[in-house]
Amino acid sequence: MSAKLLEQIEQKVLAGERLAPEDGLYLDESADLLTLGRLANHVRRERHGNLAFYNTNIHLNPTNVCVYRCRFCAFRADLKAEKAYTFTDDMIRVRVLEAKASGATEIHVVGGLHHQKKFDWYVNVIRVIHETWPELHIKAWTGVEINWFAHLTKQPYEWILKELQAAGLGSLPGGGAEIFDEQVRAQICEHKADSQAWLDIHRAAHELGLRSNATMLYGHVESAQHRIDHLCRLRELQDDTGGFQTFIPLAFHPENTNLDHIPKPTGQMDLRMIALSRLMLDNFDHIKAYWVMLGEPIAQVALNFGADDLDGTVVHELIYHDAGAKTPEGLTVQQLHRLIRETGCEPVERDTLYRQVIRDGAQWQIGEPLSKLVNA
Ligand code: V47
Ligand code: SF4
Repeated sequence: MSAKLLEQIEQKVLAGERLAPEDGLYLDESADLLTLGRLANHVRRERHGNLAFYNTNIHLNPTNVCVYRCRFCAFRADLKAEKAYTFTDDMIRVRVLEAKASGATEIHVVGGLHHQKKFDWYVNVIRVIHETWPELHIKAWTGVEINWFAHLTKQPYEWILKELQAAGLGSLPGGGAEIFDEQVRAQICEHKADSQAWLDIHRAAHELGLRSNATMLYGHVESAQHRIDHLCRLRELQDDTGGFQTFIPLAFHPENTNLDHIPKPTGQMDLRMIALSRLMLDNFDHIKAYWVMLGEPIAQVALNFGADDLDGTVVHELIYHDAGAKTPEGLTVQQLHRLIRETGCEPVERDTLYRQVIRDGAQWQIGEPLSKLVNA
């Protein structure tokens, strides 16, 4: 029976047909890794040929002070904790000038939800970045943060997003999605934005013309059923809006968290999640292998298991490093090129909106959307 089911799934994949939730469940629980990888790699090659993407980016976590206490989080701090920090405007400017000097095209901004900061403080973070260097794309504030701003201001999501856009916001990152299942959420991040709020915020962003990303945190207390439910809820929203650009499966890192009794996901599971997402999310253009949390070896192999994107140079990442990630604090473009070329793919630098970045010495300009490069 199961060999027959796998055969039927394979036929669907080769015919470009959508997989049902039951297919996903079977793939997650029972398919062998190499079959999963072969099918996902087929889908990747159909979409992107032999191109694999990366960007030149830098992170800014303006504060680690957070009112919430997600059980998987090693980054947050209490207001009075010794490790608590909050950036000043000058510190933000220094980070932006570092981004400029390093040739970054994107700044990725997320942080804690500070007990004492009003919405204006978060708008100001965006404004200071934008005024310091207007060319830098600002990918900022997760659905959880936008939900917090709505709580602070009592304003609808559209209003919040428009204020941020006016200050210089370019797109939303995919964090805060965790696992949508309400019972799992109650166990790992009880008080923060619920799944419907997260989905509503991304819908509102897409309707305003903002692009966004989506994530799934796996390898903690969730089951295969919860993962498939998560992927299907994202696929449904994407059918409606088409506003998601990339999906990033995030491996749970237990060190220094309240879930440190759970072992870190294995390489086998990491590759399965990459392949499963490529196969289920037929309406997402990109699957990202976030090397910071996967480690360079698994991220590299993931490029043959359905992923087409390695994220970027990622300077100043804190969320994973606080949770015990042993990966470097950043990779050079040469290192990213090597990781990609060794898999048989051709590296292409992209901007946040997945257009080619063309460099001439220290100058860069935006070229074609990447879809035009495939098979060019
Ligand atoms: O929402 C927090 C996760 C997310 C841990 O959009 C943890 O391009 C594992 O969303 N172990 C933030 N995961 C990071 C994120 C992201 C990363 C890279 C690219 C993009 C993008 C988005 O990190 C949080 C949460 O799901 N997280 N703590 C932990 N201990
Ligand atoms: Fe706060 Fe985000 Fe950490 Fe949750 S994951 S405790 S919202 S910083």
